[in-house]
Amino acid sequence: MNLTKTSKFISLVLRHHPEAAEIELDEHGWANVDELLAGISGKRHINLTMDILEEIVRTDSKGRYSFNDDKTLIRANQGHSINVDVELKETAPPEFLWHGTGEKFVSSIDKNGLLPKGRLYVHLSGDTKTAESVGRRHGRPVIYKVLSGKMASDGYKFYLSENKVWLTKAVPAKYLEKL
Ligand code: HQG
Repeated sequence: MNLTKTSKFISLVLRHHPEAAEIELDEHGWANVDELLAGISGKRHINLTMDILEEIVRTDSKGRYSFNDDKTLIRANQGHSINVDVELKETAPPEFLWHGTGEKFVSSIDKNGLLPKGRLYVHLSGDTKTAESVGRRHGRPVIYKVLSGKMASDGYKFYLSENKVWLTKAVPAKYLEKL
């Protein structure tokens, strides 16, 4: 059983395409666990049991998923493209946050700032090392320093997801410094 492959499919279902497992999410992004197990099993040669799902949630390198208290529901903590409200906590950011991207996006970002593109929020990292690995997913990495403290004092809102990813709706170019 390839846990990474299974986790990637779970991530796709819980963030972007619940219909790929023939399930629906509620307004807070929760999926019924029994429906998810049944909906994912049999697809892509995956046989997802509760034991495997619990292992994936427990060992996920980024803490991508949460169960509710009695483990009847599961959701992704961040990263959605579909419009769900995962009850993010508005949180005062540190003075600086970081965003890793690919070189190919730099000219557009320098002009338009950071936009959420396919997702609900722009994702920001608390340190440059994390930003670099996020950026590398898009080719040669480029890191931006985000003047988050200044943004907050100018009235922009920041949220910290359950798994400690910083989120904001957009970052205008004047709050960005390329490293
Ligand atoms: C770029 C992963 C052109 C942006 C990661 C990024 C993260 C622009 C890409 C999470 C732009 C979108 C999110 C503009 C932003 N013009 N390009 N104005 N503004 N972009 O994957 O931040 O493993 O949707 O820089 O670790 O890379 O999936 O966002 O390069 O936490 O759990 O548009 O996904 O986590 O790409 O990654 P993405 P992201 P998971």
